[in-house]
Amino acid sequence: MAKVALITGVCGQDGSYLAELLLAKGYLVHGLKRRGSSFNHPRLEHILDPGYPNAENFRLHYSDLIDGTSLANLLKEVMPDEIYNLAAQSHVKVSFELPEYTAMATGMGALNLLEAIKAAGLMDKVRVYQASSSEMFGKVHEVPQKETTPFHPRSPYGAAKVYAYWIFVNYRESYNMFCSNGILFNHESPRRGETFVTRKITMAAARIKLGIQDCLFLGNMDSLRDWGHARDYVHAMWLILQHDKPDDFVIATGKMTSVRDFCQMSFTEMGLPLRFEGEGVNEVCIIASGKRAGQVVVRVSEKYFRPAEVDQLLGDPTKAKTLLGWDPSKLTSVEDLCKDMVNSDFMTAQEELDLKAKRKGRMPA
Ligand code: NDP
Ligand code: GDR
Repeated sequence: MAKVALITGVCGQDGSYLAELLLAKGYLVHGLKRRGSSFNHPRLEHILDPGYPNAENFRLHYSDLIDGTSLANLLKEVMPDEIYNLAAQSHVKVSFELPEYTAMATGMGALNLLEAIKAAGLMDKVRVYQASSSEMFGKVHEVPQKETTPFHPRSPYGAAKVYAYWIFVNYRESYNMFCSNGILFNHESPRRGETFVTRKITMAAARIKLGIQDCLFLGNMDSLRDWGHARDYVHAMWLILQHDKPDDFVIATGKMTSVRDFCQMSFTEMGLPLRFEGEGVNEVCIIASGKRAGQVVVRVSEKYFRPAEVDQLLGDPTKAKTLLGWDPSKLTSVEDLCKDMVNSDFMTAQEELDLKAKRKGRMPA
């Protein structure tokens, strides 16, 4: 019998890669999507195509992490062996503007899911993964951060994730449930949401190269992150649920890069190497050489600063390496991740240009 998995947040970046991985492993995959006013699963389009391998094993269901009854009904219908709780209001800056909703979806949502598992009578059967985050470490107390590093969240998002983390640990200890936390550091891909910093940068580098955008506005250029590739990280999620006992694991590359350096990598990949001038909100990135030398392509804007910042995140994945066999030395490097993203965004931008040209050509004179 094929294993049955339920993925909440299946329409997001990680959900789409995880669905691909589980389908390739022969799982029957159910995805939870919330209702939107328009088509909201572009990242799943290829899987929904009947020609995709094992497409018949993929089903989407309407539900929402803040609707406990609907969750319990869905679980009774689907009877999963494994649940991956990836759904969340996942944007740190937005969580300052939507603190209550973030607490409900990102924090209480985890509790609603666990209670729905109880209501569906699945407590002894199901293995549950919680998408915990390096944002829980927040203010730096120890570098690198590992499973024993104290939490000090710096945003409503981080605080909500700390609640979800602890409620998972509590249900494990109280009810002997198979509840595990993956404490994942930042992971990106060509499918990353457009308002996260890496994707904002790679899209802008591609569009500036093609002349369809002039300048990019960013916030804190000094911020340091441990960036991995989402495709590599969903494999870690699966390994965490295959482990012989429930536990909590840091998943990271162990290498840190600044926002400024990620800009340099992205623009250089587009043949537009940068030089940096000024400091703080007056900093600008300028094309350093070639035909467009002197063009300002990045400016800093107060708008993108957060009320409280997490200055640096660097993970120590030793525990995952030792107990799960998850080997960070085999992962996509940040340089290759950046190339993957910027070249994918270049192709998309080029298609947009071609379409515009085609439409223009068809217009009557
Ligand atoms: P995304 O923002 O791309 O995806 C989140 C998904 O959750 C979206 O599909 C969204 O739906 C869905 N969602 C939001 N609110 C609800 C709700 N109330 N009920 C049901 N679904 C909801 O995030 P990622 O794929 O990048 O991340 C996956 C998870 O991992 C998140 O929980 C995130 O916080 C966490 N995480 C991510 C890291 C990263 O670097 N990517 C690092 C550490 C943790 P819709 O598509 O309709 O908006
Ligand atoms: P983060 O990712 O907050 O780490 O959360 P994000 O890409 O939003 O920010 C990373 C760093 O870049 C700085 N920054 C900017 N960020 C954005 N979004 N836009 C900008 O213009 C900009 N300029 C500078 C930020 O201040 C920050 O320091 C992500 C999410 O996926 C979470 O869900 C996840 O839990 C964590 O990663 C680990």
